[in-house]
Amino acid sequence: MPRRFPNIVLTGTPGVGKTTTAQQLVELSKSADPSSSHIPLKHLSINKIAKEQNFYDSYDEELQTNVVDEDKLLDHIEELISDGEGEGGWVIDWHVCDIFPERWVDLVVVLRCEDTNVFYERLTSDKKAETGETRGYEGKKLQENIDAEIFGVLAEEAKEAWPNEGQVVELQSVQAEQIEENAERIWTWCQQWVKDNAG
Ligand code: DAT
Repeated sequence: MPRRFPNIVLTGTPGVGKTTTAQQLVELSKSADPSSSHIPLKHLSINKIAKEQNFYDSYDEELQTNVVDEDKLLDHIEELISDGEGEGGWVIDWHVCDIFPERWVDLVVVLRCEDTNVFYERLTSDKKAETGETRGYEGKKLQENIDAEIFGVLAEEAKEAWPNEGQVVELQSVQAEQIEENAERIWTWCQQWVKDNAG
């Protein structure tokens, strides 16, 4: 059965603002004009799920990070996504994007923070939107993530996995006001998708 609402992958290097933007987007969908057609967007934070369900495979000492068992994760998410007759409306928030089957996804948004000084501050000093903890990256982990953002690694991976014109959109997330602008833009796209795919 075709989806009634679009599924979106919201990706980008850790610290670009995925969670903050996903939260704003879901708020927009809740506060939308009730006379317009309702689009129930749901935030699917993969970090949160992996932690809650303990989908960790091992721990990477060098990068100081848990390695996620992608098979277990995908099985679990597939169940969630196909629940409710697969009506859609999922905002999938993770820094990895190319493991999700193409058929699940209608739009891929890659958030970018191409100002290295700002990004450095985010990774070392800012709090994660998800948990409120300071990220406090250092050493190799800090360097790898800064490099990944400078070289646009996530955007490249997304374009390889979704090569069709218009499937991948890159949005800058450097300044605070861009959070709302980006959420508004994705929301407008969702409304258009529903109009185009109605019936
Ligand atoms: P992610 O989910 O991509 O790891 P986040 O949503 O936790 O990122 O955001 C990390 C921190 O940066 C958080 O304190 C909010 C802040 N932030 C995110 N996007 C921003 C932006 N465009 N301008 C200013 N601060 C931003």
